Amino acid sequence: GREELAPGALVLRGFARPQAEGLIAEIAEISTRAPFRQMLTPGGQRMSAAMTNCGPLGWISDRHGYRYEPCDPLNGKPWPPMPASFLHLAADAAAAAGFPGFVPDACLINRYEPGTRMSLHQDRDEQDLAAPIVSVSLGLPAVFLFGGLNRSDRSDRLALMHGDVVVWGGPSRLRFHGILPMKEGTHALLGRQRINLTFRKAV
Ligand code: MD5
Ligand code: FE
Repeated sequence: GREELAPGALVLRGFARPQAEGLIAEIAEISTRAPFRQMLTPGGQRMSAAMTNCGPLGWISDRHGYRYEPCDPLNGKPWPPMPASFLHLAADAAAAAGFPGFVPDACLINRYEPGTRMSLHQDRDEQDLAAPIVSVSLGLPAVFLFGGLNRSDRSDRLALMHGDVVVWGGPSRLRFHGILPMKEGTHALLGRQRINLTFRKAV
């Protein structure tokens, strides 16, 4: 199924399901080299979700702010390469949603456990806002909040399940969004976790 949530925002239900086990194996390998960690916000709070990255650039947050870096600050080495399967999935999903030629240079990997949330924010640390963002949900279900272009706009709620892919482009690229606190649960492949792959073109 392919539902348009708003202009430029498309959900591809179950798009990544056939590949989920391979994606999870790649994530396990990436996390042995670049472990999941809870980053600090510029205000000094620990983020609720644990994060790592793969690809030429990784998104980080610390006391100095939010930015993309080529190396993992934990070990000074380049982030693990983006697996070919990740690149193909992101490009195929973007093309299916009407954004051909999407080549992400950054994949942020978010890990949520029961109780983890992500508060309402915009993704605006990227240079090319014409490129969409592709988000792949794995494991436990989540309630996604998508708002408008102003923080105070009302938000819609969307259940995101294992294998769902959402493409956020065009006029939806800068919508405010977040994840409600995760409910307790156990997923057959990932146990007490939701993992989200967020593919972006950072530069
Ligand atoms: C997640 N991650 O489920 C989400 C998926 C993040 C983040 O929000 O910043 O790591 S990406 C959802 C997204 C991206 C860009 C625009 C919009 C949603 N939107 O317009 O609603 O871990
Ligand atoms: Fe975001």
